[in-house]
Amino acid sequence: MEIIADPITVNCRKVLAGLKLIGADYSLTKVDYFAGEQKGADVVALNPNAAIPVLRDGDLVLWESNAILQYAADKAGNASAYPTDLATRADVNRWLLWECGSWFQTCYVHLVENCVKPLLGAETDQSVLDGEAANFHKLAGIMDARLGGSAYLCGDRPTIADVAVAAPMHLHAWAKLPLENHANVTRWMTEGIETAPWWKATHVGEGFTVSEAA
Ligand SMILES: N[C@@H](CCC(=O)N[C@@H](CS)C(=O)NCC(=O)O)C(=O)O
Repeated sequence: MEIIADPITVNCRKVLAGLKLIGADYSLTKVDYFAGEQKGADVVALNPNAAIPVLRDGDLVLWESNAILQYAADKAGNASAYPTDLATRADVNRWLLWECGSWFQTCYVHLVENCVKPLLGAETDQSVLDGEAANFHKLAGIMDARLGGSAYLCGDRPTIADVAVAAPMHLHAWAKLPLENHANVTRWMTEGIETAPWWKATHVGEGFTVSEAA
């Protein structure tokens, strides 16, 4: 499998960390996100959204990071990362959709305001962050309640749901995600996710630095 990606972005890191959790073999074709290479003809020919990541596996070209994780886990037959019993699989799918439909966006507001804008010399707009606060805490509270009952989102082992939901939080300190009142989320992120080899191997630091080969 070939992954076309820039390891610094949320959805690319998600896929790279997820493939490591799954134990899938892949080769990485790097695209420079900040140089806008995802808008270039080569990527657009594969993904008309002009976005990364993209997976290529034989004749299959697949975009949407969570669909890539589902495919890769099924191809590898990894039923720990993507359980096959109907109820747990539905639960994993639910969190994948929740991440893509709700959680990503609220985390992204913080990433843009507190990381991307300062990096590019623009000013953080506090009114945007204030306007997002209620939504962020509502969503973080939903996660916190779930994580009050289990070590990971869908049980006692990490699944691709954990990777997907953690990815938008990957620079949470720099992005100043307000996690103080979400103790279970903080415990899950710092003890369950950030200590995991598949997460550490895809490390992205402040300033969008990549310290290890992804
Ligand atoms: N829902 C898509 C989102 C893909 C996406 O928007 N990727 C970003 C990088 S994380 C991108 O390439 N955006 C295009 C751009 O900013 O030019 C996924 O999960 O793969």
